[in-house]
Amino acid sequence: MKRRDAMAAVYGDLELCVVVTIMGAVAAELQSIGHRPNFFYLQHAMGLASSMGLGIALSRPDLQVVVFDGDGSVLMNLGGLTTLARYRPRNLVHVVFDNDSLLSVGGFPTATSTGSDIAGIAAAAGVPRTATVRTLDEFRACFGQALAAKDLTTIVAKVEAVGPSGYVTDLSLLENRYQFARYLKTSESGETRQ
Ligand SMILES: Cc1ncc(C[n+]2csc(CCOP(=O)(O)OP(=O)(O)O)c2C)c(N)n1
Repeated sequence: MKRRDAMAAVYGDLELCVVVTIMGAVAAELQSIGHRPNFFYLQHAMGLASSMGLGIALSRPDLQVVVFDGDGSVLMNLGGLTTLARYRPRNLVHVVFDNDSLLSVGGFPTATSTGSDIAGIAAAAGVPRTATVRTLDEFRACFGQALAAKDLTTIVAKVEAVGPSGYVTDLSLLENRYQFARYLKTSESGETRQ
């Protein structure tokens, strides 16, 4: 399974969600499918996309939050899984695209390449719903079930270590930051989404 295909397969579901991604390949691939004002690409702060998603999910229980994470990023902030489990936001689906590597900085192997099991770690941390999927059909089904379950879910999607040809996009960090904040504000007050 390719990560871009997996995101494209659930892209329709993302329209009504708030989406937070890690930096690098994931962010560039999601933007190549189509940026929306409800998408935020957390640049540089490696490992903290799930923490940002947790903050939004807790403060905005009216919104469904989706986090697109990476194995290297999660491994850098394993304590984030215990905090997710402790607060158990029912409106957060945490997707970890596991390509066994730090693809965005050259493809160095991560601990998942030697057997570490992120879904197992998440379950042991107390995340109530966890799964590992390996095909597009499994991912699509699992993602839909996670949204329907209305409970904290970590889905580890095993993907090929391939990414976009470039990571620079035409969306500046500041533009994304202001647009996303405005989205959160207007959706709170019930105004039309931009
Ligand atoms: C604190 C910190 N350390 C290192 C980096 C450099 N860095 C950017 S992306 C990345 C790899 C991320 O790996 P992973 O989460 O597995 O995603 P992938 O690139 O494989 O899609 C690294 C090390 C960073 N941005 N921040």
